[in-house]
Amino acid sequence: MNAIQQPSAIYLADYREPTHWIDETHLDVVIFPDQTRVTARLKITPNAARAVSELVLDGEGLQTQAIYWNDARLTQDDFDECDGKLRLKQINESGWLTTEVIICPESNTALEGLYRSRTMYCTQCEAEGFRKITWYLDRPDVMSVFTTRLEADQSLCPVLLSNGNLVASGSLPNGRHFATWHDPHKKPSYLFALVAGQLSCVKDQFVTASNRSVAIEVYVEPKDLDKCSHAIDSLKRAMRWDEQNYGREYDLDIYMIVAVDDFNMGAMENKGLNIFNTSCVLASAATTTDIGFQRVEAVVAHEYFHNWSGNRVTCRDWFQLSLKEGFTVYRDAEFSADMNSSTVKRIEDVNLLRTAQFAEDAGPLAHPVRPASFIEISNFYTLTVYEKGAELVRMLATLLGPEYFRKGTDLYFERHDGEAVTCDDFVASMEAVSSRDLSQFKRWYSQAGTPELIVSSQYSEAYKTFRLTIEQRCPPTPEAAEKAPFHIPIRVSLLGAAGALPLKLANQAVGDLPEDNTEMILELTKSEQTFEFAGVHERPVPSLLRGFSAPVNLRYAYSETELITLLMQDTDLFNRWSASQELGVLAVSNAIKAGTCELSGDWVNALQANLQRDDLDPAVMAYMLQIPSVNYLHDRFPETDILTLHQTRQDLVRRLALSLADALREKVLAYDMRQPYEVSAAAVAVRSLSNTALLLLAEAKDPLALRESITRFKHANNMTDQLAGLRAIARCQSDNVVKEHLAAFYSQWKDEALVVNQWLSLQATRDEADTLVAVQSLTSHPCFSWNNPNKVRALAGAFANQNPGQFHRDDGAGYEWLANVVLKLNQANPQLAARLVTPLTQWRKHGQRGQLMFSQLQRIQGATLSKDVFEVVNKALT
Ligand code: 0A1
Ligand code: ZN
Repeated sequence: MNAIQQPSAIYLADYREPTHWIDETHLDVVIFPDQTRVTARLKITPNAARAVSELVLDGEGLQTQAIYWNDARLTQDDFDECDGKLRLKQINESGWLTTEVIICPESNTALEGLYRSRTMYCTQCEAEGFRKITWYLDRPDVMSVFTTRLEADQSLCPVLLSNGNLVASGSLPNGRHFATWHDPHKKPSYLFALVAGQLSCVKDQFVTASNRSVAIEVYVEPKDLDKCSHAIDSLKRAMRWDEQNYGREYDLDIYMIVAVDDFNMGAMENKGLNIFNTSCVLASAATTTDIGFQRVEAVVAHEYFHNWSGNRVTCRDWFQLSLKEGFTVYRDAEFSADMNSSTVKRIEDVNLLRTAQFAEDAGPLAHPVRPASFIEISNFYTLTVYEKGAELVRMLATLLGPEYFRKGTDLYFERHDGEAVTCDDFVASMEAVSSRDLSQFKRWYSQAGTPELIVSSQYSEAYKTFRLTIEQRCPPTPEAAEKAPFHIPIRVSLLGAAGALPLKLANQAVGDLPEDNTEMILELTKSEQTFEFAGVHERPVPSLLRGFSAPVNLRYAYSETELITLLMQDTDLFNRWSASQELGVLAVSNAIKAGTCELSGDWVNALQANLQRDDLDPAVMAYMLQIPSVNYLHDRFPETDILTLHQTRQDLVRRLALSLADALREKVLAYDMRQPYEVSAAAVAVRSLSNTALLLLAEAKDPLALRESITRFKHANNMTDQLAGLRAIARCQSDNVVKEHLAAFYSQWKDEALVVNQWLSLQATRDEADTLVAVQSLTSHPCFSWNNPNKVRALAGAFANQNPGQFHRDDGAGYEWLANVVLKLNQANPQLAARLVTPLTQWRKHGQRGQLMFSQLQRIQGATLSKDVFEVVNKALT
């Protein structure tokens, strides 16, 4: 695209039902090297509600060979093919449309549609990839029953898979073979999938609550057969959990998962045939970290849960993407919370939200959870649609309570099974079961931006009342300058000297109080509201927004003493962590003001006391030791230069490590590295605290870290510990020792692509003056490939997003290199390129330095851009 032919936006307000339906889809896919022939036979019915006779199909990069209407071949006069559309006049009654096209998966580097990855052919159709396979009404509200015949060379592609059940297969002349799959469930084209290639399979089975047996098959390259068991166990746990918590059973006889190395995202929920990025399905103790194991469990569950929230009930149009994604992320988060530590899961999710989603919501790409327009839908698979969308569902669950929420989801699935619906339909089900008016709540779907809650309090000794005055403000975002007030659930407690106090609002009858009334949900609906608690016999410390009950920025002028009270005594463990983060923010603030970094003794003592408690989850303790990320700090101190913040933070980390050195050493030494590896929450927590302690000591160049980093690297019996050792080495050892161990790690793991990605990331995130040069030269390393998104993300993504010290170099070389990467990938893989450019879009936050980012964006804008990159860069520059 160039400036003359600018891509244009499409709008939610323009939604119309399709002009035609496709009741049946019969595909015949014949694979030959460099040439795949796709014949599609579609049963078309005009949509009476539209009464439009012209049928306009979508297609991209297809070489059309022939078109037939009810078996009569059409001539050039009967149709018009232009700009990705095939127009057929006068389709007024039902009939069969047949098209024949040729495509070339081997040259598809965008990884959308049908493409080749190593030893296999596979597809990625969400959101609009199906149009790269055949002519179609490629929109989610057109649902069809698919029958797919695949044909290929038997030795090159022994495995042939598609959605649903295998109904026929056999040999053909010339060493070829075929397989025919039939999916009885109607589905939109974005859920279509096929796989053809050389794959090995691990089989298992699951018996559903109603006693049906489901075959589980996981397809991987033969070398990875030993890394499937964690995914299979996770899948079975997710299947059971969905039966028990949402009453949802699986609905086909077979559930297949295929692992592919070249994939733009984490995984894809195609009906009965999930396709996974290898990074989200393969796991073994030797090659995968604890975080990796937990990610596999979460993503496997996420894709499984989509079978109901996404596949059985799907989206009417792509503006409703959060209908399936927000709900499914909420479901997978609750699943992970149940399988592991719920506090740790909440801390991780809130960290992501506050550091990355809030930044998105405050930048030029901010959009509502249900956007009103887009140029390229692939750009809207965002933290806002996924993570903030999940927070909206969580708030609904909080407002309704667990029983009504479950009734609401039951009604939603029952009402809309087999339909393509909207976010409004979801909320309507919640309203129907609870008789609550959620019309104001729905503003969360249409207004972007993170509301700020400004809270103040007043205690009256004389009247024994405690008042909380809460004001909400939402900053302007691209779609609207003025925001109407949100409906915000705020979970609160009041802490007294002996624990949480019983709560009673001044206007509340005693009979209305629940039995355990030490916690309450305040519903803020106005711009400003005051809540008065009665019978408060001592001045309390308010514990606000417990469990992060709403995605907002909370501002309350806590004193350090109050924060320490929360850190030590809050009965909500999440809020104890939250207080630790606020103490970190306070320390940074003091350091910026004073120009030097003096640590508060009270804070250090509190952390020390927590480190000694044995009733505190070690994983939560590990998170309490983390100073908030530079990105989060930059949100809190927007006027301070990012490098100043980075250095202040580093200084603080070192001082904290020095002050806590004895307690940290104890945690390092108490850890028994020889214990057999286990991924239970308890075992993960112990490793997490011990490795966090090691890394902190390494920052302070503590003698124990010098010794222990090497020991941990050499004698680890799992990847979590080995990588922790290597990270600590990188922080505390001399350059030669670091190089030597990096080389040793590579030679040990060079055949394990996913481990090599960790090796690349570690080098890309080193805060050293020569890191950029090292990163550039790693792009010529034999392990690296520009065609593999995991490799690009491990190197360029990690450098730009996780290395503030070097990405923001004063000379702008970090920005320039990232822009080069974006330009290199712009046409080859537009989705990946558009994601990588994101850090540059934050240029407005960076003052003088931002001008360097701005000029790189302009340089990108000057090139012939893909739609994806065009949209991001243009929004960032306007
Ligand atoms: N629906 C998938 C995510 C996904 C989206 C787009 C993709 O290609 C552009 C691939 C996967 C999920 O939520 O897991
Ligand atoms: Zn999803």
